[in-house]
Amino acid sequence: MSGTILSGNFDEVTTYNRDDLNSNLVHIGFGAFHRGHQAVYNDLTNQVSEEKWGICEINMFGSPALINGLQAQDNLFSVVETSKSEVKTRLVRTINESMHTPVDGIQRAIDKLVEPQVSIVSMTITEKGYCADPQSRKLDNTNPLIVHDLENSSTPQSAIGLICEALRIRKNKGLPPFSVMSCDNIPENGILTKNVVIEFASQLDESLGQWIESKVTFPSTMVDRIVPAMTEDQFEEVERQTGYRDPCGIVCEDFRQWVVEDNFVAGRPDWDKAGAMLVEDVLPYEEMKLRMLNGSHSFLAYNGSLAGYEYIYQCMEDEQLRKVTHKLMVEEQGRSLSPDLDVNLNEYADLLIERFSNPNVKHKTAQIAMDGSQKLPQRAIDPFLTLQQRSIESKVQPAIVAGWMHYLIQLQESNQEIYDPLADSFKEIIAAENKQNRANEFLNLEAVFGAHGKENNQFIDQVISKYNEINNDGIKSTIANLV
Ligand code: NAI
Ligand code: CS2
Repeated sequence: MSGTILSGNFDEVTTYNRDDLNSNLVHIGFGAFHRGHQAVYNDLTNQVSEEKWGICEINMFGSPALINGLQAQDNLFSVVETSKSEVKTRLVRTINESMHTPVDGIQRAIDKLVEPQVSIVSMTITEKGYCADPQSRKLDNTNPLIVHDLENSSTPQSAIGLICEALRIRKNKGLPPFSVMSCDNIPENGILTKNVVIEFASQLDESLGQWIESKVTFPSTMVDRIVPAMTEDQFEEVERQTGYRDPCGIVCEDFRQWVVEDNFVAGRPDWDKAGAMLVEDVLPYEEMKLRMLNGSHSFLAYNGSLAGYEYIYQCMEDEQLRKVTHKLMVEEQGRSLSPDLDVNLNEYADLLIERFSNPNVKHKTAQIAMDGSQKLPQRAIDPFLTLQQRSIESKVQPAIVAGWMHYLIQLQESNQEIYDPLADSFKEIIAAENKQNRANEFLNLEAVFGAHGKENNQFIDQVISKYNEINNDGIKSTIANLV
């Protein structure tokens, strides 16, 4: 292994002058996805645009090792993009500073967001980072981070609290607002972000809420690239490909897509020059992706995992599972979309199956299975309800929910950790004496199912029936019956 990242072998390295970079964009959540998606788009855009946008990375959670590693290599990092047969390596050069707030202090992050040149604050903080109730999509005032931040607004712990504190100071100083852009897999992510930010701010100061409402924009985005969490094996792969062991490196698929609502108050990079679509309305694209890609991912995460598969590509090697996934995409999720959507959904489904089948993308079913309470509403429940309204029968969708229940039970009964903000409620349900009633108890969780788990008999019956089938006949037979 050679000494520095600059001695690595990269197929693509941008050449613009990094001395020109300023932190015009601040990103919260320097996770795997941002490294493989927005940072790449931004780097490629800088290469071909007059105006260069630098990124300041902020991590508020997790180990400090990632940001330490990034800083030690002058904020550069490696991306390995892989299809089934080809590999391309990149050096990403768009980041000009970074911080880890548990180490650097939250004040440094607030000061950064208040700098006048900051025009966009973007986020990939996972679904739960928005501290919203997944069903009502309203700010969850019982969330411990929000409870803390409402009482200590000048030393926030949540991303929402951080953004509000920075906007409060900008307002008081007469500085221009920035745009707030969510890049998380949430339906109408701009609207949800706007709602939670304004609900939070208004509780502190009504006039701040009004200022944000009138001055700040919250563009929605559809983001797509499969970027699995890194493992030791994958770090070795980065080193094999580039000759440099990069603690911030990632291995991801070669596909990428980004659709952004063109609604920025203080400018934006020309991301379209790097292939992003800047549009008026993201909703149709986002719904298509969330339901067909992410909905199928969740189906595989739970049912594939129950069937013994560790990775998504292994699920695709199982002919029956692959067929059912395609059926879910085309016959159910696809039919729940807007009829005006001008996309060939059969071709889109084929592309998704192809992407899922890539054996070089080591995407764990257990990774996608996390935080199910935050994912099921948009991936499984809303599409079911749309089909119900359209009088179209759902066969596979109920198996997403039933598989999720069995998956949680399996984790708990084998003493494995459940990663979900509602984990304590799940454990209580699983531990209850009356095991017959577990599925109903899960359905009673209003944060996940709203009133549907108690009142929508068709939904309840279909989920319970799949739950019992998995219980009585086993997962393989249940999948076979769905083909
Ligand atoms: P990751 O685990 O690598 O990174 C998560 C990031 O979120 C970390 O920087 C962490 O510090 C931050 N975070 C977690 N909880 C937070 C909170 N409460 N407040 C503020 N920050 C918080 O995960 P990854 O792969 O980067 O994915 C993040 C999100 O990106 C996903 O949840 C999804 O919404 C979106 N996404 C991910 C894709 C992928 O393939 N990995 C593809 C498309 C979207
Ligand atoms: C996955 C997504 O972890 C999950 O829930 O479904 O992160 C998925 O990989 C991306 O949305 C692909 O763009």
